[in-house]
Amino acid sequence: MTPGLDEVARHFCFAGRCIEAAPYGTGHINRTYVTWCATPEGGSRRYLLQSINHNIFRDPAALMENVKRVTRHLREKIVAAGGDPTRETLNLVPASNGASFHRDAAGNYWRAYLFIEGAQAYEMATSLQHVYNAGKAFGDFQRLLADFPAGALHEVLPDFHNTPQRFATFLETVARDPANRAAGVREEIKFVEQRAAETTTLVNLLDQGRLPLRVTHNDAKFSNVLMDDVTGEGLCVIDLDTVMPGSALYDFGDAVRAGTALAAEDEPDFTRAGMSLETFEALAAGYLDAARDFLTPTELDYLPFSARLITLEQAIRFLNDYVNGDIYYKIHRPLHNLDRTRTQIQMLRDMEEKFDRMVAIVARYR
Ligand code: ADP
Ligand code: GN1
Ligand code: MG
Repeated sequence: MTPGLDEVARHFCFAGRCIEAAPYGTGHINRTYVTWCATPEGGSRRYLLQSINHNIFRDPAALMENVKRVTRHLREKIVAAGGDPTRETLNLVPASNGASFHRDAAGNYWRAYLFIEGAQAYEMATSLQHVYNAGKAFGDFQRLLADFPAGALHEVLPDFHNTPQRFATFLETVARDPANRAAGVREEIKFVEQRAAETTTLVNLLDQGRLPLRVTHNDAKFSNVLMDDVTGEGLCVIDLDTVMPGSALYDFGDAVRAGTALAAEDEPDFTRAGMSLETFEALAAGYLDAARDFLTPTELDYLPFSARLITLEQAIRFLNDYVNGDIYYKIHRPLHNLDRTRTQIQMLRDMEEKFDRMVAIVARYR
């Protein structure tokens, strides 16, 4: 048993005494554990126990309020549709005092979920059917939350997808040049600067009320969808920490950026980076099968562009961190953030070249 976990487990309303606990999963943000508890009937039940990374999430109580409200809404919708609310959404297990989290003596924040059995998260999609199913799961997530008052959610990471603000911060960092690195990345800086005008597109549409404010997940990658072991379908969207008000386009764009990549995000040979149109088609088809009925015409129009914008934003964020001396993203080698920047730039170039075909694919499925 991982030391201290039995003490943490005692503060949650589990089925019985905790008999075993171990680290679980490959997440990069939180510390995740699985615990086994003895049930009064003589069996055992698993729970997922997570300690929230409060260096990134400075207000865990607000974050948990978001998770609580969103999962409650999802549960009602799933029940109304005759689905299984214990598997199709995350279910918080309350702490013994009724709160949605427990704060330990060292100041760490803990929460617990029912463990969803018979399903797995995958780092990479295993087939085009998998891509379709994951796309559909993100579309379903948005569909079930389409009538949720998004503006009532806490903005746990303010201006997370405010692309022009990200760009302005980047220009400031380049001007300050705290690590003396700007001269070595003139070409990358120029690439980003040439696309300055594009950064404002979605925030302007939101400001003008031409795009609706919705609940967005903000980490729409394949590893955040549990796939059912038996049916292969996208069962449950997990990792709800970054749920916030925003545009549905952020999640579609990020799912394309992460899901259609031909090479790893940190591939050192950037010439191998790019996007797969075949994967894009499967992702768009799955997403639109769930989302075409509630998205507005303007949202549908901007789906292909959203992939370009989020990839540009990600290039800006990685390059900003490189010039800033590697403060935000974990790095495992000196040029890690620069490698990441270059794959995003290469991917964006590829998207720009394939843009007409992306538009044609969306036109076919919308
Ligand atoms: P991180 O924010 O660190 O990525 P996640 O919330 O995505 O953390 O959880 C890490 C891993 O734990 C996931 O990739 C998934 O495999 C697993 N997981 C998360 N929630 C559940 C759950 N309720 N039931 C089963 N497995 C889960
Ligand atoms: C971070 O930790 P991870 O990989 O889920 C980042 C995302 C980026 C992503 C790029 C809170 O997510 O916004 O798209 O890296 N999360 C935060 O790999 O900044
Ligand atoms: Mg995750």
